[in-house]
Amino acid sequence: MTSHYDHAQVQEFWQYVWERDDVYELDDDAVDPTYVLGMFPYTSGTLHMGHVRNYAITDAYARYRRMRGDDVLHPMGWDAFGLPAENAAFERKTDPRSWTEACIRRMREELETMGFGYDWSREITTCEPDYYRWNQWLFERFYEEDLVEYEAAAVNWCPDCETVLADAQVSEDDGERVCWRCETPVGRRELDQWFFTITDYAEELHEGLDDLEGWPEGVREIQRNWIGRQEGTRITFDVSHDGGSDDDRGDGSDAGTVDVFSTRPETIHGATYLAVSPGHDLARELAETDDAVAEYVDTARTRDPDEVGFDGVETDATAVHPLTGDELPVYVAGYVLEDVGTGAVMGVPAHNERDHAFADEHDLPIERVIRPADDADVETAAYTGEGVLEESGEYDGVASERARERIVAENDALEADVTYRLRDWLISRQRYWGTPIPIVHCDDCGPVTVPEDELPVELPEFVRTTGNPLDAAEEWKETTCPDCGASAERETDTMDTFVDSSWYYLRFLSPDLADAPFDVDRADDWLPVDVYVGGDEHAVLHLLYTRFFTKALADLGLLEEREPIRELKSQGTVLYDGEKMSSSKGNVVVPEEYGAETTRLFVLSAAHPEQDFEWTANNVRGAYDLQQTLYGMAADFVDEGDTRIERRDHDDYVAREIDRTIAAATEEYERFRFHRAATEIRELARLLRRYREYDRPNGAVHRRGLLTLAALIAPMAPHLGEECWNKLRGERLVVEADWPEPDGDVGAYQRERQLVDRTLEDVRDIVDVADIDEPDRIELVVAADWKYRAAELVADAAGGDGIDVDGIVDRLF
Ligand code: ANZ
Ligand code: ZN
Repeated sequence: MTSHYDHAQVQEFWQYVWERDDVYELDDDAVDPTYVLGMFPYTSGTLHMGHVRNYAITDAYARYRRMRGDDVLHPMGWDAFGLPAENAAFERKTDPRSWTEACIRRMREELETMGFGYDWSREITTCEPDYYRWNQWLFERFYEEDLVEYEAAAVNWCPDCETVLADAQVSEDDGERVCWRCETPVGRRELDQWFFTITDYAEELHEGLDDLEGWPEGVREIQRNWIGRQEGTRITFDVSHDGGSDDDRGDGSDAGTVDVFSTRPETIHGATYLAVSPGHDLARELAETDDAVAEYVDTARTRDPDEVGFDGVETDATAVHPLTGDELPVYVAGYVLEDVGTGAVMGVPAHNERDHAFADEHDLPIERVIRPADDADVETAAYTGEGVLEESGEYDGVASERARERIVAENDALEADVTYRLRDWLISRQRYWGTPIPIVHCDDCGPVTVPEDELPVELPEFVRTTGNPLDAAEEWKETTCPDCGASAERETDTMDTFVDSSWYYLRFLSPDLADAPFDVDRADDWLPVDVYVGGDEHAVLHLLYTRFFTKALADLGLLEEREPIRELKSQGTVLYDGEKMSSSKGNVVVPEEYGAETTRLFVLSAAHPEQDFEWTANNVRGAYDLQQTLYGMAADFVDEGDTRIERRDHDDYVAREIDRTIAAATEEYERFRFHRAATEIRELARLLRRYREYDRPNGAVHRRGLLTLAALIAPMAPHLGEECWNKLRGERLVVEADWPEPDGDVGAYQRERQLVDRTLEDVRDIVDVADIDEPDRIELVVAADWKYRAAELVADAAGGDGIDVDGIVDRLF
């Protein structure tokens, strides 16, 4: 008789007990705890399937480590600033804080329903002044270290609302970028804005990736590409141009230099023009006096770079070839990218495909300076391979690989160089719901940081406006200059919310600390994060910024670690009918009648954490049934009372299978293969069921088997584990129990079993007793306790579930 498993009641009860006993709280005196972290959620109002999977993974691993005897830090908090709260507040006639707080209440309740084991005493919320004051404090430390810059940068601008728009507030209408509210076409505007100079760390961020062995190679590769490190040569060209007609430059000419970046400096004699990107300083300068350039720059800068072909505009500037002294025309061209190299190229149409296309379009000369082995001409296509130099003065006849080195070594205008695609991090947002940038603008002193003892600069009351509510907060804006005391204005930009998430992992160490962002000594002992789990949409921004922060904090003397995360896991996507499961698509299926724990068990047992998988009713049902089965087995055992005491051969087989399962499941947990641990658990459950059906089982072996199941399932399904454990009268709580250990030598047993399986495999047809022609061999293998194993395989082969070992053995021998 199997009692029914009432999951709702079971969940509620154990959650109450865990909370009562503070089982997930980590002592501040803990020495080197295991730090398991899931990316904290943005406070959107509800958990989605991605969150559930993310947190089921960290929770299972944290629980596993705890049962292994580790102290575990497994905290949770809220990424609570951001534009959506502002929009929701605008639409719902509330304010961002109330909206965010309501979201947090709801999401915390959802997390609690799932039974995740967090140390809630460490909860942090980034929109609270006692959190964001440290963003401001860190901003000021960075400012002192010259990691902060204030520079003009382009923003989206709605001329009708007269406001800056975040990218997310720009919609597409028939291919046009329009304001999300008034649908006016969006323009660009230059504003002075704040940057963190992450590029100071480009080399270290790049190089460190090689040593991050606990990170998926895919993520490291994405970061490598983002940083875009490239070795090459910087070549300096003298450039002069006409000032134009209405100039105030006197004689009308202006001289300067333009650096280009090239990976093929040995082709320099084939350079027939120079081209700069529309965002290049020279382009802007020329635009001031040249209408054609101005028009081109204007249109090209707002175009999608993918759409730019090989158009461009010739300027009145000329460049001097540094080796030949020839004059070269200078173009502004969209195919030259602002963010690559120096934003300028020397055009070598004969040996670069893009330059060739540009030359075709603009009738520029194509001069071959590298002779291919087959002497092919370069009129129709560029030759990009190696060869022997020609038309290159003293370098004629030199192999291109060799010339590449010599030409750099022997000419002052050329210098070996490394460039990065990475740009500085623009942290300014012209929005309300973020951390105020702690700056005061004084007419005399310029930007001045707010004194430390005046932090935090708290957000003023929210006001409803189309633009930045901070701009409208007149009283708040008005202040005095910390340096000279004159009346001055507060900065009204707030920080990108990625600032909040760049160091939150540190705040969890000492969330209530009042005089520093985190406890420095504890950081030395507790860091890095041992395991960090999240979606791979964060492969660059968040995960790169957080690495940057860690390095900068180390250089400020606040941290020993220079890398925040030892092991990173990117969880895969949960699909539904082939599509990503998401609340916005309305396809998140959480079957009430199965209970929250079914969802966790299902997402963990369906696939490897890093794989995508499909949500199917059948698989969900499978996870549900597993719970019913395990519970039923524990309940039956208790109902039937202890059974046989005497020990028989096949009891040893079962005992050793229990050992084997423990060893195998442990290995799977170690390697984050929860789905395979679940398979081991299922198999042991099946064996124990047969064991019970076959004969009155030995009470001790049977109980140990069932306790083992309860312990092994507990990291994935802790309520169920607790309930079974309790029925079987296990000691204390299963979540605090010791992880099970094998009694015997699993390795030796494993080898023996493989041998038996292989031999029995050869004689699979043992069901058909009459056909057996190798009885000796079978007798040898199916000795003593292995008879049970043989019978198991026979039952499998026969497709039957009921097992009659004695009957089969009788027939065999
Ligand atoms: C001259 C040259 C001659 C180049 C030649 C190549 C071949 P890859 O192609 O990945 O090696 N480049 C540099 N900065 C650029 C920018 N801002 N926008 C567009 N293109 C740019 O990249 C290196 C090459 O890309 C550089 O080497 C440069 O063209 C071009 F026979 O310089 B090369
Ligand atoms: Zn001042």
